Amino acid sequence: MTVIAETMLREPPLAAREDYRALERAYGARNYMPFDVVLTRGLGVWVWDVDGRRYLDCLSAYSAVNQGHCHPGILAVLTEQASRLAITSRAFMNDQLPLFYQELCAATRSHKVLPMNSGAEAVESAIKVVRKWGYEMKGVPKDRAEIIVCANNFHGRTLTIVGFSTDPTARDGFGPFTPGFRVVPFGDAAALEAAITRHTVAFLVEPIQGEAGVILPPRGYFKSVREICARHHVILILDEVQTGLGRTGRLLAEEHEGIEADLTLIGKALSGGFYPVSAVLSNDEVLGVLKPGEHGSTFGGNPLACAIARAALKVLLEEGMIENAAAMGARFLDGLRRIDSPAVKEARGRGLMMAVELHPEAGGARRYCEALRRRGVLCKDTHDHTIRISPPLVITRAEVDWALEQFNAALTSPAAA
Ligand code: IF1
Repeated sequence: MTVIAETMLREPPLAAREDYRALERAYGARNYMPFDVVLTRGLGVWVWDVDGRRYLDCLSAYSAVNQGHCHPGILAVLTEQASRLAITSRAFMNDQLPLFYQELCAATRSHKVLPMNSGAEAVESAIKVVRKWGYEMKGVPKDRAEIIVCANNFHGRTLTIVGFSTDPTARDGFGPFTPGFRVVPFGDAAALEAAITRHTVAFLVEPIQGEAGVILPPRGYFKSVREICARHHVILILDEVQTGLGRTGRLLAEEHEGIEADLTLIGKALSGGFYPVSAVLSNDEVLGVLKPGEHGSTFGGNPLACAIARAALKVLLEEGMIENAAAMGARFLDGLRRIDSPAVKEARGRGLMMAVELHPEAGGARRYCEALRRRGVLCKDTHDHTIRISPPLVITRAEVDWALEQFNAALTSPAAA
């Protein structure tokens, strides 16, 4: 091991959790309010803090580690590729990107791929592409393109994206915003059709609204959406950054709805949590509007990212993780629904994308997440009253049953938990 690695990896950890928190407070922007736990190691569904305590991770870095923490197969590919070639820029071809394209298109029945880095970059890229498609293919007048989005959407944190958010916390104080967006209620196909004008180029929507609290679509909604978009020549963009790559028990959540998007956005677990990798998946017509020099990014499609993503996709498909997500999700959700607690309003989900919504009188989801943390389960609250539950897709039946015991204790007596 090199001297640098020796010194970095062997330096004595700070004395205690408080020392880490003090450093965060001293030097870090306060854009998060993390739970009082300092993690230092992860494997599979488990993570360990600096005090040696073990936790079952029911957040999975917001579905970025569907394959489980530090998956050994992906790590081996990362290590080998990183020691051979990391980044070349897209000025030159490399021996990983074409294979990444081929394998991703085969797995998702796509025709073209635009490789990017973060989920928000994939969303921004899709917005640019559908606007250009509208001007060149649909005859929308220059700079008049409109995109329809849903209330309570979450698509990332860039200025254009927060500009069409309906969450004041996400958008207040950051204006002025990018024009050209209309908001309709999620789940209302008639409202979508009513909002379409001759300038509409696309409808951008999550198959299940994650940040909003795992909001499932009404039965038949997406079948109607698909028909309406086709009839009005509007591009259907499904943001599967969180729902995709096995999270809901299918490779893509659209499969539950029996439809195919025109553009599909994926990210997070596309790298198994090892590296920022995202992609815009498309039929030929839409991504075909991009010409050389019109879009790009320093790290997009680099050999290291592509090697990692190829391995992450391979283990997802070949190690039964997607099927496991369906089976363990059904078991987990059934167990949550059997918990007899006056605090619980509803347990809902699809595959291993689940949530427990609490009654407002229950005092807020964060205190229940704290109770769960004390019992060795890490969860995150969203919008005050909802606990999101999304463990890695490699969770076993025994781990689900153990987790359910902790949820039962925390939801029936949080103070004592
Ligand atoms: C944070 C939320 C989840 C996403 C969907 C695009 C993106 C995300 C459906 C952008 C990212 C992350 C962002 C992260 C926390 C997490 C999150 F709570 F913010 F809303 F998962 F629900 N589309 N979601 O969920 O991808 O640019 O982050 O790679 O901002 O705190 P990104």
